[in-house]
Amino acid sequence: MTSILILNGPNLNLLGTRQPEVYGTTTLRYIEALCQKKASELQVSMEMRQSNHEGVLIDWIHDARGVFDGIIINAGAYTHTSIALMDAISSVEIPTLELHLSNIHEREDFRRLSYIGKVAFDLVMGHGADGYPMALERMVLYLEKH
Ligand code: CA2
Repeated sequence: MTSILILNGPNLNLLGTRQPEVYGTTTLRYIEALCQKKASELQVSMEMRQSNHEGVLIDWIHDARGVFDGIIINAGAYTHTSIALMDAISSVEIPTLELHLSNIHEREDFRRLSYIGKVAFDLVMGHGADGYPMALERMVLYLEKH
């Protein structure tokens, strides 16, 4: 069975508790439930994880080799800073999709640069929590074609 890893970076554990005007009122736990539902409709398996630590995210990407067919990543603010995460993604050669709740092209200038975008095959952003199941659909379509 096709298996997809969904990674969430720093501060995304706070979803639904602070800044609802920017990031919505949905918790990460609820988003995980939405994704489990979508994954079972798509007949794939998925696992969602969150870490506030760059090295932990990098270890999970390394360990995904031979275990997961695709990675969906909302790297949070590491999106804009982490060449290390970008290198980890390109080293494992697992198709990776970049995901954001907000539209990073319509916010502060410093959010326009994405290192993840340099190695991801696709980008879903600006759809809030709904972007997560959307990203799963896009990933499954991509994996069916490649
Ligand atoms: O829009 C996204 O998904 C982001 O990846 C979210 C990051 C931000 O740094 C990126 O530029 C875009 C920030 C995540 C912070 O999440 C919070 C959630 C609730 C309360 C406070 C922060």
